[in-house]
Amino acid sequence: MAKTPAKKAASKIATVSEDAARANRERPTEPVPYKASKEELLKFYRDMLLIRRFEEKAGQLYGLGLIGGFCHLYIGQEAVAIGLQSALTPGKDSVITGYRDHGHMLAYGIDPNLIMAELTGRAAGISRGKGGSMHMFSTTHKFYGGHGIVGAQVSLGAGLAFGHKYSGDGGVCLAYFGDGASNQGQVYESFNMAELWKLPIIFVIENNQYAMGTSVNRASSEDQLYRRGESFRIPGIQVDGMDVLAVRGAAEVALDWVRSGKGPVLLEMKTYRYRGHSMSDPAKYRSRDEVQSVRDNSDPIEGCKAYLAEMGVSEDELKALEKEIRTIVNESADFAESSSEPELGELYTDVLVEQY
Ligand SMILES: Cc1ncc(C[n+]2csc(CCOP(=O)(O)OP(=O)(O)O)c2C)c(N)n1
Ligand SMILES: [Mg+2]
Repeated sequence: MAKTPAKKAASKIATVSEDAARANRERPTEPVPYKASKEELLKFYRDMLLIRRFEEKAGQLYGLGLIGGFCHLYIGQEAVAIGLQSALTPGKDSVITGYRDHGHMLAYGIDPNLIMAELTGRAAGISRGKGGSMHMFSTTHKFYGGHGIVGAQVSLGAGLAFGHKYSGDGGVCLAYFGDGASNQGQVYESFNMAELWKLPIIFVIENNQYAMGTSVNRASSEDQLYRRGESFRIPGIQVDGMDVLAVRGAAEVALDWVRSGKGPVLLEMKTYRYRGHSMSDPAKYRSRDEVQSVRDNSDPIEGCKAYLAEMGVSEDELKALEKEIRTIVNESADFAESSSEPELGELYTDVLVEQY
């Protein structure tokens, strides 16, 4: 009986050297730290500080009972969102992430008042007070959430990237997910399609070392997460996610790769979250010393401050910036607290009702 083409193909066994040659296919160039001007670096610092102070305020409002439901803070991870999104064009490139999403929204220049109003469930919130911390969107910014289902944003992100390619709008999708999410099945289905169709997408694993209370080493057989795309031929790059210039440098390389039509790229951002998984997590699975040591040795904002000092930026200039940020954040809390709750009728709007 004649062999079917599939059987013929299967009978050709790859040698180890052929396999090595395949693994040596074209790679993105090695990223170098971004050479920021003084103005750019000041902006990175300011934007990271805005996230930090905004999140601290959100934590306080949660403690006061003004924020209900879940609330996942981004403190410690600021350099990732700022380093990456500063390289994108809001309104052209799309961004999607999980539930730890306030920082990514701020990084895209979305009004802090609208985000705080959303957190506190007010009508003025960006999702009209009905989405809360985990479900925020801004289609004008092409910011597509805010998703509570771990890993779902990766598949949705592949869809957004397909949309960019199909419409030829030149946009790139940045799809963020966590170390825990990187063990989800749908992530790999999305990797496969994204590479097969050369979709313009940057997959970003924010490896903050923990998925709820489980450390990455306890949960992942391959804990070098940048390698996770290898069997789909997606190149991976591991990045110091606590250094905004390293992150921005990696963004440049990834964007070059994706924009030149070579398909997706995977960035593993080595980072750390200082707070518990959510506001209700006492974080007993790690020691205080561990957290303190990261704060002392690799805090992204302190690191940026050191770069600024090298560039001759004075303490006074930074203090003025700190004051400006505190004012913006306090105003966002005042705005939120003085806004009204949604009308009861809003219970029946934006609800998808279909017959099957
Ligand atoms: C499909 C699914 N499974 C489980 C959960 C419960 N859950 C919420 S967050 C989380 C941990 C995810 O950790 P990671 O991906 O590392 O993101 P991080 O919270 O560190 O940002 C889990 C298991 C969920 N929301 N969705
Ligand atoms: Mg994690």
